[in-house]
Amino acid sequence: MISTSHKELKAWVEEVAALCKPDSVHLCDGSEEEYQSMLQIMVDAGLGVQLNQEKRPGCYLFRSHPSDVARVENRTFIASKNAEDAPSPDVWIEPEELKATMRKSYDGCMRGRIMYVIPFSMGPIGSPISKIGVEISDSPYVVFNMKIMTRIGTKVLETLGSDGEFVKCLHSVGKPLAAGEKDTAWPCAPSIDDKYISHFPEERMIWSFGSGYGGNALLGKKCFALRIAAVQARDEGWLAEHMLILKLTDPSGKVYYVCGAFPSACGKTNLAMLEPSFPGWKVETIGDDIAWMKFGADGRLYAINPEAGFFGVAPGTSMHSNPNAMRSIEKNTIFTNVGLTDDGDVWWEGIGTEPPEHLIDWQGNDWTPASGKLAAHANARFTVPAAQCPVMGDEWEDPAGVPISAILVGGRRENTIPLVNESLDWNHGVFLGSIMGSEITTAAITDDVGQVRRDPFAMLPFFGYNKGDYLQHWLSIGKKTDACKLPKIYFVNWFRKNADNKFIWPGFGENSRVLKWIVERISGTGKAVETPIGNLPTADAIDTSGLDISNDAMAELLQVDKEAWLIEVASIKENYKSYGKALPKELEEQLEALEKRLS
Ligand code: GTP
Ligand code: SPV
Ligand code: MN
Repeated sequence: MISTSHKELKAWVEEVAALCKPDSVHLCDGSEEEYQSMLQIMVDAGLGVQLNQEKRPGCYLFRSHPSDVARVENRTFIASKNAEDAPSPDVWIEPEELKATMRKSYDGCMRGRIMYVIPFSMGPIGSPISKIGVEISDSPYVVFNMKIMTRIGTKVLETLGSDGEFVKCLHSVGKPLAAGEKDTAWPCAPSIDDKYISHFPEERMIWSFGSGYGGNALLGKKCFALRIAAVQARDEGWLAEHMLILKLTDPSGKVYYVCGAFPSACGKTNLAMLEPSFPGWKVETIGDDIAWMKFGADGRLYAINPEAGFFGVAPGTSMHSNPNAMRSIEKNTIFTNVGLTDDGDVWWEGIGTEPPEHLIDWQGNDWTPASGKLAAHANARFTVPAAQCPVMGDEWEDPAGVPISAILVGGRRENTIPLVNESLDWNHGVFLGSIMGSEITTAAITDDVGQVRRDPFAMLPFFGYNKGDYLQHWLSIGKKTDACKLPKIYFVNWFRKNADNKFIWPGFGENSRVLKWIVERISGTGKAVETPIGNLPTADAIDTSGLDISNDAMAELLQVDKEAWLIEVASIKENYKSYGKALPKELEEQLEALEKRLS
């Protein structure tokens, strides 16, 4: 069936083929020819659109089914053997029960389709930090997105050898074709209840069914590099995190590497590629979504970006907000769910150009500015090779990783949380990571609008095991080396609003002003005041030269409102109850100490 000396892989592929019953099996070699020919087949069949090759060479547009536009958190399951090992009771299903249910769905699900076998490496091929997976999928869209987002093909198979370890990733869009049935542009399982994004952590295995979009289907990303890798990281003493990695060079040439955990759509890609506002300072990108961090021989934490591409949010991306992303996507990019202009280019809300008089929207319908609908879906994305980003740091593929000096954590908070707050020590930093989150701004799911949804280290949707044990693991990492070798943890918030409901801080490139203060703190020159919540910049410590922002606004951004913080403490207490007995006692102590300092 497929030619490999790896018996376990061969047996697994045969087992899956027998169950899913595809018309044929294709082992992906990862070559450029394979990639181009698959794209061409899709375009010829009318399942994708080739963009204007003068304006966007090598670029294609795909439109998903309106029911399949984002990760499905309420259909994501962690099937650990014991229920207590799952992040929370609502995501747990007994593994054998879940497999039995899903086997019924998988039975014959690839009829009329090709089953692709995609060997992939998370991290540079052959690096000691990298890990190998094999994704089986019936979606050609998945194949060419995996080709961009990871390293795929024959080389990976060679590295795997005849007995190498790999994560089994099974994916089907869940839409078999009857004989002669014409495919739809975006096949997927019709109902949300038919979709499953399942993880079997003890077996290092992923079963995904029914969705073709993003993290549901590109299984190297959230499913493997976060949920399964987090379990491997816990067992092996490292960290698999939802973090960007950036390189910051100061005017004297001194280099700092910084990681940042912000929830989905809260600014990782933007920060990773930012253009600093100061002459002499430089930011370069190492990664924009996921960091794997391990201790080096010198006792410092080193991070690698396990991915090879960016799957970035399109709406809001412009030459003003993220010029380096705009330059990255000029060619060889897959766009999903953006608007298509009459001259074969892309357009989305917040792209920074006037809306065209007419375009085809993300659902394939005629659109004009008067139609009152979005041209691009809010979660429309671009998939682009990282190597195309003009500010990639030279070391982004260094198998040794980069030594991390600071870790930022933060969500979207309209009030209470200051622009930046330096943790007092590692445990206090982990505490800050545990309390981060965003106000709920949509009434679509719950009626808790305005309530804070706590999202520890931006991992709430991505925990692979019990969330209390996860925080305990972070605390244990702090005991593995000398305190002075650990990165300093900073709680940041670009999203504070004023009485007129406007962001007070300009954000984007101006966030470099906060990065500057952070590295000044690390090098010992940055000025700070001790407050009950942590160390904040003194009134003049953030360089605002050339920035049109009032002293009052800066004061508001750096204010510690004790009343508001006492309400915060009460809300954290409530949230901590959800951990049950898995809540680390160090964090309970941190919360008590904070309350004492406030009163
Ligand atoms: P995922 O890919 O979903 O993990 O998202 P991400 O964390 O990479 O978020 P991204 O950088 O794509 O930003 C998402 C949204 O946040 C966009 O609409 C941005 O315009 C907005 N955003 C990013 N940075 C800032 C900022 O500093 N200030 C403000 N106000 N908005 C920002
Ligand atoms: C996120 O939601 O955090 C993403 C997009 O980065 S996805 O790959 O779909 O998970
Ligand atoms: Mn993400």
